[in-house]
Parts: sequence; structure tokens; C-alpha cells
Amino acid sequence: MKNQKILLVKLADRFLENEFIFQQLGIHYLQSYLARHGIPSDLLILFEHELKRKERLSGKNGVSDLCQQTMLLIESAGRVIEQPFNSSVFSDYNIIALSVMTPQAEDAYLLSALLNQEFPDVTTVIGGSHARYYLDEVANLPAETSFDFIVPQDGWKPIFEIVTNSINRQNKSSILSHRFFNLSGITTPPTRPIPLMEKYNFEIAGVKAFHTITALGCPFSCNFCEASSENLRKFPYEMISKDLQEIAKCHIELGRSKYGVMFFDDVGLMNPEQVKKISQLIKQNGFTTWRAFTHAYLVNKYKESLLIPFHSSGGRRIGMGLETGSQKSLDLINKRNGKKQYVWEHYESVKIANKLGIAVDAFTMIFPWEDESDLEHTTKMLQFIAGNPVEGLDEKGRPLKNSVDSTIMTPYQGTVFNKMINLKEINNVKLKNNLDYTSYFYKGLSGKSGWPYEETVLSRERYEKEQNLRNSMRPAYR
Ligand code: B12
Repeated sequence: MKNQKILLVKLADRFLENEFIFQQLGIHYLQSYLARHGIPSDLLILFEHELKRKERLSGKNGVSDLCQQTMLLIESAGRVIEQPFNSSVFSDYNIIALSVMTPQAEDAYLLSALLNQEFPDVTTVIGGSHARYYLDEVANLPAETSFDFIVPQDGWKPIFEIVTNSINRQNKSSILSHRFFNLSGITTPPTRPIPLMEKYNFEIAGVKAFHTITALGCPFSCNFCEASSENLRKFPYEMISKDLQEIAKCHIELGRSKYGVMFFDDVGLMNPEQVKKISQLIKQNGFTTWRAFTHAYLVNKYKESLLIPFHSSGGRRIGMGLETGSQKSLDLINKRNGKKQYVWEHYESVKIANKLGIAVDAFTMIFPWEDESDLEHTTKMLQFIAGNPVEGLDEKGRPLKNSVDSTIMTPYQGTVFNKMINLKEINNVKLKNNLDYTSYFYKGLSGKSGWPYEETVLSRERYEKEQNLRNSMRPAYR
């Protein structure tokens, strides 16, 4: 095997309110997988300093390119450098591999063009959800922006093959698509480098928390989600166990005696058996509190048997994508693959959780076909949630409170709603032509959403007014 120097890159999250809420796990899984095979790699984390962001947004400095960003280089040999972006950092590497979500695509293309021009011998790789859902576009990039390898699905096997030279760089834009049938071979948890982890700032019930995931894919079928048709693949229990050990270790190294974890996948609390097993790991690893996502349908189905093991191991908040209080919109979303989900189940699930001492983070959306009555139904539901008392206190002794969230739905290319809108199956809703990625977010700076629409049932101003009203119901702390 030739000695390759590998750099794994996370791009900036330029439109997010705060860049350092949750780690971008994809590259960290790849780093630990390579390390298990004896292959070291370095990390480059790009981000925008608050000051630069303010300048860009105020129009004082229109440039939003890479040169305005900061980079944190974490070398496997132990050296850590934080400095303004400087392309000379790339001169040391043979392989530069970028992890890209669609809102980061613009930066990924800028970086690719820079690498092609300044370092034509470097092998470039793009992976992540952008390559997955926008594959045609990535595969057809003009020569000056194109990547050598495109990895649209699982990254573990392709990155190993690229770095061990078992696949030669022949043409630009070779697509390496690989998907494990199950994840039983993924035995190493993502890396959690301290110089990076110390930058993250997120709290659950008054305690600092990091996040992880227990599975890929989702058993639900929401028409606004690009992963709605991706079958569920769970990470092995042993891996989750190691991951929680690592997270706890990391908190302790950062001097924390109380610490938390959030499960970001869609199936955090799926059934009583699974919750019991995770709760045990939570206790074993000394977590004070934890938060996970679940579904109104599951809370109604399992009630205490789902939530008591969660609560008794410190679980104080659940996230639920309640999406809407309008039955019309809920039916269109098709959450349960043809089976009906009712708005009343949303109300019930909140009551059940709150009574057991668990606060709810209720995520909702505004949809471009909604009329005044749809808006009213959702706002009414959120008023109920924001006002419903939660039993118990958080770690700072404050009453637990529900939180609500309102975004405007953005139909990403790979979603059913995108197809339905383009096929004119939804009346009075049209997407703009030539959308740029800055329109593609459902929650960003100042709590605002992108606006990809040419035509909607009510005006943008009307929807944003309702969004503001709903988000004003949020409590001062969570
Ligand atoms: C946690 C999470 C977040 C976190 C952390 C971000 C992150 N990427 O980890 C936060 C809250 C910051 C976030 C924000 C957003 N998110 Co998000 N998020 C997730 C979630 C739930 C888990 C991500 C994760 O850890 N996955 C596990 C890892 C292992 O998967 P992975 O990243 O895809 O990596 C694998 C492969 O893609 C590949 N790979 C990844 N990178 C690379 C790089 C190379 C070189 C190679 C070879 C391979 C490779 O290898 C990995 C192992 O197979 C996913 C859904 C999901 N289950 O993936 C959505 C998801 C990634 N998010 C999504 C969206 C839409 C957003 C937002 C736009 C939402 C918004 N606010 O409007 C923002 C965008 C932020 C930005 N970049 O500006 C979409 C992305 C769609 C798209 N077209 O890119 C997803 C897929 C959800 C969905 N189904 O719609 N998100």
C-alpha cells in the first residue's frame, strides 16, 4: 500500500444560526473506520467566525467565499491548528475528501475548483447526502469543479478502496456506490476529537450534551423527507455501547461532572425493548440526562412502557416531528405509509409525555398549500403544547417546559413533495426555476427558512408571520 496522506473535510454551515451545535458525524465514522485498518487521517473543519458572518450578512463584505472562513486542522499526529483559511494547507495531502450536505454544496464546489486549479495531482472525493440526492448534478459538474470520486451512499468501503489504491483514479467523476445490507460490520464509533468537541455547545435540561445516532434510514414515509424510502439499518449494539463510552469520556475530559447525550436518528425511542437497552447503557456510562426522537404514534401505542425506562434513566426531553395540526396537511405528508395518523394523537402524545415528567420539543412545518384554516389548526396545537405544564424540574432546578418549532417546508429534490409539485399535483404551488442552494433550508439564520417558491396559496409574508408567531411561543430555556 502506498503511503497516502488523507484529509477529511467538513465544510462550513454558513446559514445555520450556530455552527457548533452538532458534530457532522459522517467523516468521523470514516476516520475511525480507516484507523481500525491502520490508516491515519487528518480532519479539516471549516467554519465562519461570527464577526465574518455578521459582515457578510450586513452586506459590508459581500464575499462569502472560503477565504473569509476559519479552519481548524486536527492532525492524527496530534498537532492542532486554528487559523484563517489558507489553501497551502492542502499541499501536504494526496487525498482530500469532502463531506457535503446540500446547503454546503456551494462551498464544496468552490473548494473543488480551487483544488483542481492549485493541486491538480490531488485526488478529490465528495460524499454525503448531497452526492446521494443530487447525484446527477454532481456527476455532471464542469471539469474545473468536478471531483475524482463521487460516493453517494455508504462511505466506509469506498473510502477504504480509494485510500488503499485498490481503485485507481482514471476518469474524473467516477461514482463509487456501495451500501451495506446491514451495519453489523461497523464496529468502531465516530471519532470525537477534544479540540473539536470543546467547541460544541448544546444543552438538554440544563446539562451540556453531545449527539449520536443509533440507526440510518427511517421506517416512516414522510413526503417532505429525502430519506423516506430508505430502509432502517441499525448500528450494532456493541458499537452504540462503545460510542456512549467515548462520549462520556469526552465530557469528563472536558471537566464535566454532569453530562448528556442526544440521539438524533428518527428511531431513538422505537419500542420498549430497545428503550430499555439504551437506558441501561445511559446509566452505565453515567449520563445525567438524555434526549431522543420518537413519534406521536409510538407514544400513544406504548405509553409508559416506552417512556418510563427513558425517564428513570434521566430522559427529560423527547423530540417529535408533529409536523402540523391540520389533518389535511398530515394526510398529504403520508407519515405512516398509507396508514392514517391523526392530529388528536399529537395532542395525546404530548399529554402522556408531560404527565410522566418528559418535556416535548414539537417540530412543525408550514406547507405552501396551506390556507388560513390550516394555519389556525397548527397554531392552536402549538398554543396547547407551549402552555401544557410538564411535571418536574431540570438539572438547574427550573420547571421543565415544552418547546415548539416552526419552519417552512422546503421540498428537496429527492422528496415526494418535490415530484408532486413539479407534476402540478398540488394546486397553486410552483417552485422557482434555477434554485440555488441558499433557498434549500428549512431552518437557518434568525430562525428563518429558505423560500424556493414561485407561487404559494398564501403569501410568503403571511406564512412568515405565522412562523414568527409560533416561534415566539418558545420558552427561554430548554
Ligand atoms: C444530525 C443531522 C444534522 C445535524 C448535524 C449535521 C450532520 N450532517 O451530521 C445538524 C442539526 C447540524 C443538521 C443540519 C441540517 N440538516 Co441534517 N441531518 C442530520 C441527520 C439526522 C443525521 C446525520 C448523520 O449523522 N448521519 C450519519 C452519517 C453516518 O451519515 P452521513 O453523514 O450521510 O455519512 C455517510 C455517507 O453519506 C458517507 N459520507 C458522508 N460524508 C462523506 C465524505 C466522503 C469523502 C465519503 C467518501 C463518504 C461520506 O459516509 C457516511 C457513512 O456511510 C441526517 C439524516 C441521516 N440519518 O443521515 C440529516 C440530514 C443530513 N440533514 C438534512 C438537512 C436538510 C439539514 C438542514 C438543511 C436542515 C435545515 N436546518 O434546514 C441543515 C443543514 C446544515 C448545513 N450543513 O448547513 C438532510 C440532508 C439532505 C441533503 N440533500 O443534503 C438529511 C439527510 C435529512 C433528510 N433526510 O432530509 N443535520
